[in-house]
Amino acid sequence: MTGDVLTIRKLHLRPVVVPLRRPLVTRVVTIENAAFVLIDLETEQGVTGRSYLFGYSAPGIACLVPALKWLGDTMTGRILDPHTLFDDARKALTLMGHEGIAMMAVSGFDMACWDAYARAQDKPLAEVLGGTRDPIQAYNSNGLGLIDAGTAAKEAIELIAEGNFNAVKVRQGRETLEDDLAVFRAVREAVGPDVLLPVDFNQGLDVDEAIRRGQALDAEDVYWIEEPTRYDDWDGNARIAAAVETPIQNGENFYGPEGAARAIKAGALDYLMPDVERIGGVTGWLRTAKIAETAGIPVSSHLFPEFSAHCLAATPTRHWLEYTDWAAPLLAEPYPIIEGHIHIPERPGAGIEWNEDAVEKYAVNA
Ligand code: SMN
Ligand code: MG
Repeated sequence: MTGDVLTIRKLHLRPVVVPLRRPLVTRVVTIENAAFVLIDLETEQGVTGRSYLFGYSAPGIACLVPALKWLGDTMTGRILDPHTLFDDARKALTLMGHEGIAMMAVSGFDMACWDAYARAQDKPLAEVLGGTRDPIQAYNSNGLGLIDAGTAAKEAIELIAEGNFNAVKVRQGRETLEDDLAVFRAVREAVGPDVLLPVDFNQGLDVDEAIRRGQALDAEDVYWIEEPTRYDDWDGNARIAAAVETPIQNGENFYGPEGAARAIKAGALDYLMPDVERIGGVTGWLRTAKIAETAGIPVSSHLFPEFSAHCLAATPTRHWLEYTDWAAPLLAEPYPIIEGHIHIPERPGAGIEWNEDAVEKYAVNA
């Protein structure tokens, strides 16, 4: 069957809500449960492509399901060629817009298509995309929300120990700069000078305050400053990037390669971290990686460690994988983390099989 041309039969969608081991408090949202839509793309040839979308909350996934269903119905009977289906999928939903929920649905569909396409060739997706299965450096992003200094220092040590990580991300955006500095310094003191500490404001500051806090953080050995202000204030982010020495990281909320291109053109970032469910799945990621390569911008990932690992493997300016284990309970074999690196399994495609007992346990209606 290897190399067969595939034809799309049906998109199966299963909403699930999984409790987080460590609830995450950020400036914009507190996440206690992770809500996902599991996607199984069935083909006439018996190959099934698998991916999932993160809807943040149960109402979030309830918004994603109808868009995915629409796309699945539209694509039934089509030849599964991920090189052309991405643009066709965007066109199919064009009257719903090219961003937001429409783009998330296209991304989930695109990922499932690439998975099926690589499975049909019996190769890991990374190799189909021109990369290798070499381990990719990862930071542990499973905690360190807006918690107090003592708890953060203790949690940082635990997070590092979970996979001998060399980097953890510290959420910021407390009431005052002094509150943020106290937590950052407690974490730095606990982990020592060699651990990399990016910080994340989750868009929580206005531009002037971001410059003030950013310049204060310039003296603190911060690895990057993520989303200091509204992600789409291109001029504002450019002002921050020019005024602050620490690299500005942005991109988890960019929709499609167009969003990334706009930000890079505006000088709104030093580092780029696309989210595979917003940037346009694997196809959107690959186009974005080309733009970043041309501009010499390092590319990291946001959430989705499995698909992101394959995409980063094919990204010339690959930087860091953001590791979260939120979907791990749903997977038959979560990707191993060894010595701070994620290891891409030898399995075909994106290497995702569901843990059906867990899927049944966490299933919800949407
Ligand atoms: C984040 C915010 C909201 C949900 C998940 C993750 C955060 C990150 O910005 O970069 O991890
Ligand atoms: Mg972030």
